[in-house]
Amino acid sequence: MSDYSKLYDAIVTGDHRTAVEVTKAALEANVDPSELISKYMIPAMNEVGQRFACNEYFVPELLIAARAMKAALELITPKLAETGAKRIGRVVIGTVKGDLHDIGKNLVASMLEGAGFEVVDLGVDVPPEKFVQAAQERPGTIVAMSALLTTTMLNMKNVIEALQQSGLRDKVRVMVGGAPITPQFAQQIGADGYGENATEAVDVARRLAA
Ligand code: B1M
Repeated sequence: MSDYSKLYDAIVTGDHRTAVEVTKAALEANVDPSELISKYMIPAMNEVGQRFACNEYFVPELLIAARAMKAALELITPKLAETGAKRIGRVVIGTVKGDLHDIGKNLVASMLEGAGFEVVDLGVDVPPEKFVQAAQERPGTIVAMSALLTTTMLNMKNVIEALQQSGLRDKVRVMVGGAPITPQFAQQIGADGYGENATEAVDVARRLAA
């Protein structure tokens, strides 16, 4: 693959126009979209996170970097989702209550679609009742939760408890993921699966749907 480090720089500096231009050029050159994501885009967001952690960046810089990332992903995700794979299951996905981070969740949703899952995206800041309602309407679904904050990850447990209280826990499978989530945490809250990244999330969903 040619060097697309301009995409990395564009995301880190929040230059969404360049991010779009470089992504378009890469896709026209038939570059594998997943490689663009893993080699340039995710490392760029990690760099942004590091700059934020050491007070070099503040929330406005996070926002413009996220805008550049999203603009590039908008070009890429249709390619991840449109693989023509046979339907293999249903997933209801959302970022938990109190949490507005949706880039990773959107990536997971697109990859699941590409793998053949029907995906219902509940968005961000999703309260437990909304997960419960969506699961109630779709028996046998996988409930997939994302969280990026150490504070909001605790809300995943509330969703599992709400599913239990409404008698749905045995009728659905639950998977979790997001930067602060660990396999131990997933097990501790009673989730059925954990994925470290979007590719792993697809493997986990396949296993849960089987
Ligand atoms: Co926020 N933020 N942020 N932020 N932000 C983090 C998460 C942080 C680590 C930055 C830092 O300090 N270094 C930190 C959290 C610290 C902590 O909790 N310990 C943080 C903070 C503190 C905050 C605010 C509190 C800042 C403030 O206001 N003072 C605030 C909270 C707002 C809220 O949610 N209530 C906030 C706000 C924001 C923005 C809105 C500005 C923006 C988000 C924009 C958006 O999403 N639309 C933002 C951003 C961009 C980030 C960083 C820089 C990047 C996140 C990202 O998109 N990564 C982030 C630092 C970092 O992650 N390095 C940071 C790229 C994305 C592809 O990766 O989401 O991890 P990720 O998804 C991965 C995996 O985690 C996994 O697969 C994906 C693909 O590999 N995955 C799953 C995700 N969901 C999954 C579900 C699965 C399976 C796998 O199964 C269901």
